[in-house]
Amino acid sequence: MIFFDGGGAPNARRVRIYLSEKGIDVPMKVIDIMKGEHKTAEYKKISPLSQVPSLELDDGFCITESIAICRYFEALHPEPNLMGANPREIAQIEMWQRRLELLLMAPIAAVFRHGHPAMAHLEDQVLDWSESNRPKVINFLRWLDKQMKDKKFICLDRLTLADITALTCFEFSKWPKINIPDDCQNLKNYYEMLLERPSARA
Ligand SMILES: N[C@@H](CCC(=O)N[C@@H](CS)C(=O)NCC(=O)O)C(=O)O
Repeated sequence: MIFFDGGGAPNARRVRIYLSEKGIDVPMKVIDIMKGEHKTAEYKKISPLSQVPSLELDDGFCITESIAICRYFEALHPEPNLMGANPREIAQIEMWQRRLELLLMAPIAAVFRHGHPAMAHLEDQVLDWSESNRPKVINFLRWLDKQMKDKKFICLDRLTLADITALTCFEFSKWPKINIPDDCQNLKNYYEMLLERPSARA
C-alpha cells in the first residue's frame, strides 16, 4: 500500500500523527499541492476530487478522506485504541471530531485559503469571508479553553484521534497568524503537552 501524503497540509498531517501514535509504518509519497501535483491526471485516478491525503491499497483500491483512512487502520490495528473502544467512547470521539472539524478547522481554512496570497491559485478568494471567519476561530478557542479546565485530553482519559485533530488545528491556525489567545492558559498547557509527544514530529 502507499499513503499519498500532503506534507504540511493539515489533513495529511493528522493521519501521519495518527499513524505515528499507532506505531504503523506505511510507505509514503508526498503530493505537493502548492506545485499542483494533486491535479495531475495520474493522481486523479487515486483521488478523483484532487485532495490529499489518500491511501492506495495493494489491490489498487483507494481510500480518500483522512478519517476514513484512520478508520481503516483502526479496524486493522485496534490497539492502541484511538477511535473508541465501546459505543460511548466512539460517540464521544466522534462528537469532538465534528466540533473541531466544523467549528475550528473549517473557519481556520476559510481565513487562510481566502486571505493568503499563496492560496490564490487554489481558491476563488473572497477576502471578506476570510476576515469574517477570524473571530469565529478566536471565539471557538476561548470556548475550548473553558472546556479544557481540569482535563488532560479533550474527551477521554487517554489520547484519541480528537486530540490529534486539535493539535493539527492549533498548528494550522498559525498559518493565517492566529495564536491561542494569551488568557487561554488551559488550552496553551494542552497544546504544549501534545507537542511534547514524539508523534507531533510526524
Ligand atoms: N475531507 C478531506 C479534506 C482534505 C483536504 O481538504 N485536503 C486539502 C489539504 S489539507 C487539499 O487536498 N486541498 C487541495 C486543494 O485545495 O486544491 C479529508 O479529510 O481528507
